[in-house]
Amino acid sequence: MSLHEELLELALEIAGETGRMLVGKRPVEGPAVVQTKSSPTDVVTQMDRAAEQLIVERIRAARPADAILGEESGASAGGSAVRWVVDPIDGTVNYLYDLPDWSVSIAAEIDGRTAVGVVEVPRRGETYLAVRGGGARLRDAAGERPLRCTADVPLNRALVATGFGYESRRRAHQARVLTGVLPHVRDIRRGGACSVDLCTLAAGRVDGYYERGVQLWDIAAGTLIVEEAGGRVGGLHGAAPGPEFVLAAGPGTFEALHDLLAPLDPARD
Ligand code: LIP
Repeated sequence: MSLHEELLELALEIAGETGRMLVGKRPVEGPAVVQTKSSPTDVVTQMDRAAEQLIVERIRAARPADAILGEESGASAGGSAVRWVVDPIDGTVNYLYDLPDWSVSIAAEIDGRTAVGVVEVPRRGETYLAVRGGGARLRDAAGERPLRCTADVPLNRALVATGFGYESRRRAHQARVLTGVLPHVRDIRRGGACSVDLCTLAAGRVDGYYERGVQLWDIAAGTLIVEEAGGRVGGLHGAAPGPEFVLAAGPGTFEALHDLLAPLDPARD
């Protein structure tokens, strides 16, 4: 088994187990919502922490020398070439409200480059996976099939997903940006979990996605899945995708969406 295959198998196993555990723990109520983070809208539940603990334990048991970066526990160093980038629940608000679009997102980097990405969406019964150079696939009850982004969709026919931050000042600007986008595209979707938005794009179910303020653990697995599905992921003016801004679309839509967004200054707060 190659290193890529080993990492993929482990990521699939851990994401599946974590997803099942999280589904079994719903509904999350009262004291389980332990605290808010950056603002009252930014919640973290005991389940975010329990899920990350499970993921970290499983990685440590299988590959003790690997580094791990997790949303809840931060960074831990390792001695191997592999670093895991983990979001135990991406879309925590959806999870709390029992809306289906939340995921367990697990990526594995080799020498600083994402090599494997798995996004498990338990309430949809979907597992999205990609290996660098090996394509992206969707597993569900119907079996397994390759993923492909839409290509060459003109802006006025593009369905575009986006998301919003937690701070009200940022949200006010994001609303202004949205006002500049909405008249020029087919419509907007706000799913609530950027990893799922990226996989939805990879599956050709939306034509573009943009957001300000997402972290590496939100986008690491989904970015590889989009790229391996033939899509482009980047920032503004040729920058890399990151917390400043992430834009993703099929190759024929990316530039037009970028040129619509850039003058609206979407990375500003
Ligand atoms: C979520 C992101 C999403 C964003 C949400 C939230 P979390 O991450 O995936 O794109 O729009 O507001 O930040 O906090 O649930 O892991």
